[in-house]
Amino acid sequence: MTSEITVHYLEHSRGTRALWLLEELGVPYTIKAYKRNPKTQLAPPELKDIHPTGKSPLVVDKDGKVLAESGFICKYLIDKYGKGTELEPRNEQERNDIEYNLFAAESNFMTAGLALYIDHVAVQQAPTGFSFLLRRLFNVIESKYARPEMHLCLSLLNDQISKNGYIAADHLTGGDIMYENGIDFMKQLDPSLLDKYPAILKWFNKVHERPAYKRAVARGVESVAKL
Ligand SMILES: N[C@@H](CCC(=O)N[C@@H](CS)C(=O)NCC(=O)O)C(=O)O
Repeated sequence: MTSEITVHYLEHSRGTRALWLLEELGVPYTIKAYKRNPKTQLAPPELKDIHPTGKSPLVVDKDGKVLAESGFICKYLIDKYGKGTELEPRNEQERNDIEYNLFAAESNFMTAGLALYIDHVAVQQAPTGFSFLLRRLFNVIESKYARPEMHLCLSLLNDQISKNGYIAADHLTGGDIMYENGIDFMKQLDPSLLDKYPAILKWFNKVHERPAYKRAVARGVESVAKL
């Protein structure tokens, strides 16, 4: 048992979701930071001592309960600590819309995102002599599956934001916390992907202006710098 929530935070990771969420909720927390393995970019094995997935974010609640999967972490912490905050669902319909987005951000969206990322890495790191062949293979995967799927997700998101102002409602919800990281990932991979989605770009800049988001990023960076 600890007196504060602990966030197990891996550098440059979805761990930012947990930090941002707790900043928005106004719940005090401690960060235990980890660096990635410089060769593999994987998390260090110690994270598996906290939860068998060994992936970040992992959150240990004040009562010692270990939480994994960022979508579940959002739902659990908002249900427990979000009463009266901006993140609290206002009615049943909103709760459903929010929970749909908690799932979608790590399923449909991330599946297409990771396919794009793998294509990118495979083509970049192809051994000499194989790169032409690999490029052809991955171009097919990218053009027939990954890009059309990603554009489908982005177009749905753009419509949701145009209608609501935020991802799932007319105020910040767990959906925004989940998607910010995914959009950031895609923007870094290929900034032109977002050119056709002005509502997403406006929303992305808007959430980055939130003091809680800025505090979360600063605390994450500071915790890794101290390692
Ligand atoms: N679906 C999980 C994904 C967690 C995940 O893959 N985290 C990455 C960082 S963004 C990680 O820990 N990677 C290091 C590793 O797999 O060793 C979630 O949403 O929490």
